[in-house]
Amino acid sequence: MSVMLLKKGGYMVRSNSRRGFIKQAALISLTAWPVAARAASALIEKIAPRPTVDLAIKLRAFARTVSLYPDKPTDVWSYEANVVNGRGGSVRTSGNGFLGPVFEVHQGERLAVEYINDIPEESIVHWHGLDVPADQDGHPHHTVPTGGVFKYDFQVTNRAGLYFFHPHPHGKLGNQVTKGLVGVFIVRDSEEAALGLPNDQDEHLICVQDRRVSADRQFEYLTGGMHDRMMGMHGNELFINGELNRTKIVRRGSQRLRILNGSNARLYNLAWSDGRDLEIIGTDGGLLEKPHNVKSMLLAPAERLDVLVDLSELKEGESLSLQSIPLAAGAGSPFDIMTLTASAEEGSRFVVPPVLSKIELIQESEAVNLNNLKTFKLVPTRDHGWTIDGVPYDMHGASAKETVKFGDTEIWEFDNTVAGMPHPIHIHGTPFQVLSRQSGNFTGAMDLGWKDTVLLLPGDKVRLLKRFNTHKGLFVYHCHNLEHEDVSMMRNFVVQ
Ligand SMILES: [Cu+2]
Repeated sequence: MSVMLLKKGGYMVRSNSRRGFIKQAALISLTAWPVAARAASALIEKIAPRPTVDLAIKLRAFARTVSLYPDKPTDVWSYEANVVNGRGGSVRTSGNGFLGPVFEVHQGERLAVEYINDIPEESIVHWHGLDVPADQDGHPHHTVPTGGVFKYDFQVTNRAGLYFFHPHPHGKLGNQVTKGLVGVFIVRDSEEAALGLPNDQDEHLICVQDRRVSADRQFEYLTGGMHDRMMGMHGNELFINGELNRTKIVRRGSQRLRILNGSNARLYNLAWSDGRDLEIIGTDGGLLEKPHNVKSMLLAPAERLDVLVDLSELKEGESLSLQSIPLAAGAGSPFDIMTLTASAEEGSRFVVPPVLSKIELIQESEAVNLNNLKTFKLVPTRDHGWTIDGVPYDMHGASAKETVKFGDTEIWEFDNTVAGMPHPIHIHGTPFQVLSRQSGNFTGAMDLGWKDTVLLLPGDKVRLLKRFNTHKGLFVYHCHNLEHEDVSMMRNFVVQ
């Protein structure tokens, strides 16, 4: 079933099953769909509050060395976590590299996290994609100094999905992430569990990060000066889950890949080495309604993809590689991100159901500013470098346009038609849905499902639908190219 939407200057179809937009010649009346909007608003899921803490965790950021290379150790900053109270398996280390721990929690659980800042800079932790109160969100004004402690206490209300956490001090984020401060936050729920997706040894976290590594095996930052600040940091070495090993031995069956682009600035155009379709079953905010098959898909910094692949046809020792391929013929060479090599063991074959989950579409008619669009321009300035609307970041303030009434749904348009660089825009708080893209149905960007980060390609405009109905207070929205964010491509918004 499709919901038809009337727009100024053209007509588009917004499909329930696929959030692509196709220009249509047909005239469709708007009167058909307030009924659908009412039904949809009744579907808002409420999670019962927990009177007590389910998981108490100590999370510490500190300096250490890791053995990434056989000849010399590498200095990094790391997160380490310990469960003080609650399920022991809810926190695990991600391996022997620099990537932080992996939290694995259930929707509805209440977490008390005591963050201890033992790095030689101020910092604070942001739970990327989690919808938490403003004072739990790691806003830059909550940074604590070296030796400082921040005590979080929040409930996980998000649906099952791959989220993550990282520092959020203004102006220092890019360096802290480069040094190693990123951790992973997996949320499980009953809807996802009921599907019986490949799990345990058949479910793989793939956090892809590039680093500029010096001859003496250290991570370099902004060694390219102004070029790095304007383009963002691009490395000469690729790491998966903080390690150089980019091969995994897997069973010959269905595999589930949970892919996170944890890079500061690099985009990957994901594709399989044998040209088979990428079978995408989820994005930032969890499962899609049904699988979405494509030849390739762009993954911008902070975006996530949930991908299924069936390796039952591989013989023992045969491999399939997840690659990044050029956007156009002649524009570079493909490179391997991760290679999956078949073991002798036969795994199980997952039969993908026709419906993976229920995604409630936010209706455009719900937006209070349907006839008064808010547009945010992504522009460089002479004095401040990259900005939103030409103004630098103001830690404590928000403009009238950035002030939202609690409970309202708004349409926000991001305009990247001024300067030719991609900008992945991340908005804190509630997840949003992509309403439309000026460039049309397919640009290589992933717009389906619940999103917290949306890729603005050069020359494009994107409209989002976002409900501000869970928490009041001051939040940030920004470019997730970390060097852009640090210079000034960030602003506050306030829900009141
Ligand atoms: Cu940017």
